[in-house]
Amino acid sequence: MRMARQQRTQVGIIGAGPAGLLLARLLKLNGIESVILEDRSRAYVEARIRAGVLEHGTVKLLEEAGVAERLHREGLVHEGVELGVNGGRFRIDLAGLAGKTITVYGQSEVVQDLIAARLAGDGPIVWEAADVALHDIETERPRLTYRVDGVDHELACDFIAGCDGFRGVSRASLPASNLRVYEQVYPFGWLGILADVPPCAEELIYASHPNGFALASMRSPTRSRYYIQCDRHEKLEDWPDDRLWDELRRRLGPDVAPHVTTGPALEKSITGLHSFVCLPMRHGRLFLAGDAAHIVPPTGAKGLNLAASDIHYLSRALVSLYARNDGTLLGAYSDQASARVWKAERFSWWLTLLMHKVHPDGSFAEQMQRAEIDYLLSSPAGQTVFAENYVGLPF
Ligand code: FAS
Ligand code: PHB
Repeated sequence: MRMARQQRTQVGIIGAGPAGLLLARLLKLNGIESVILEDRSRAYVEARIRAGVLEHGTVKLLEEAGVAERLHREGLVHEGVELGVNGGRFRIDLAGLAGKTITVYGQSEVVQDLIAARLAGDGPIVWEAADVALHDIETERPRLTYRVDGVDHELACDFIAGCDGFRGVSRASLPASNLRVYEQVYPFGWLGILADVPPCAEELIYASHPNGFALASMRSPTRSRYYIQCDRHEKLEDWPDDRLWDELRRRLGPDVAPHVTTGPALEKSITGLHSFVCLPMRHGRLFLAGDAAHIVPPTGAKGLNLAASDIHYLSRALVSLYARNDGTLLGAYSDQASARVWKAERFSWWLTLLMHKVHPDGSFAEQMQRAEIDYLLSSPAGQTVFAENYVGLPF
């Protein structure tokens, strides 16, 4: 049998998404070496269309990582967000109520900025690493094996960061007996469209309509991102662009519809909505971060931001160990990171059930939903709770 090529690093990172790339960057800035193993190509990773809203804390973390220059040049700072309800529009004053803003800047841009920083001398990203496997994670000498261009490799490391997303290999490597999984699958999904057309409004609009939910978002003054609630089993071929644009205008309401500019889809996709948390976020020398450990429905714009949140805690814990030989924060990682995850899970679940068509017409539950919306629109206290959660709770 051919011997695998042997390598060694301090932290082996699985996944070149936001979590893995941001962790590698923050570790490097503190003198800690890592190797990133990514099973897709660079082009595939950089082209993926996903999140669009950065919490205040995520922007600060990207500044700390020294990758926020283009973000500040091209990102759109928003001081508010609108709710389209009862045929009208209601603005939540994020800056006035929570003292913070959000920044609209696509996840693909964040990933490109982090990859550029990594490849400018921080360390290797192994693209198209096949069959990544974890070994000896319960010992002090964990290992990763993988194959590239038909050649087997082995990476010895001190720690492994499982940043490989919801369908990755790291969570699957945890002993099932040790895991607690909490989840809710929603009976609907989001049909998303990206188009090079100007946004229909200055700020994001979350709309609740008898036909279902709609979201008007954007990527830049010339590129818009829209979503409508659909059945989770619907097929893209059932939604030609014209049907989608018509339904979107209907759900955004009569005073927004005339401002919706239509155009050909650059990307169109259907994503199921799912709440999921796997605990603990650590086993031995393996630490899970981001979607590898948890999933939120995108309603609250928390997915990408929770990946950054986990990396805030994990990077500080690893630096504390390597710089001061203090393992306290590493020991507390799962509890600390998951405490913030749960608050974002709650907000995402609450806003999803508040704004989507969930209950039968005329049901008591539908009346409760209406009452919750009416309360939110009438209560500065309720709007402050919304604003604090939407801009991002403190780390
Ligand atoms: P990621 O999934 O981004 O990255 C994991 C990386 O690991 C990927 O590059 C993958 O190729 C790699 N990988 C997987 N298995 C591997 C293996 N075995 N070996 C090596 N590498 C492996 N969030 C929002 O806030 N707003 C949104 O609108 C939104 N839309 C989304 C739409 C879709 C279709 C999806 C799937 C997610 C969406 N999200 C959204 C959530 C998304 O942004 C995630 O929260 C975010 O990407 C999490 O980042 P990571 O944890 O780094 O995981
Ligand atoms: C997006 O722009 O993709 C986006 C914005 C807000 C959300 C979800 C997605 O809640």
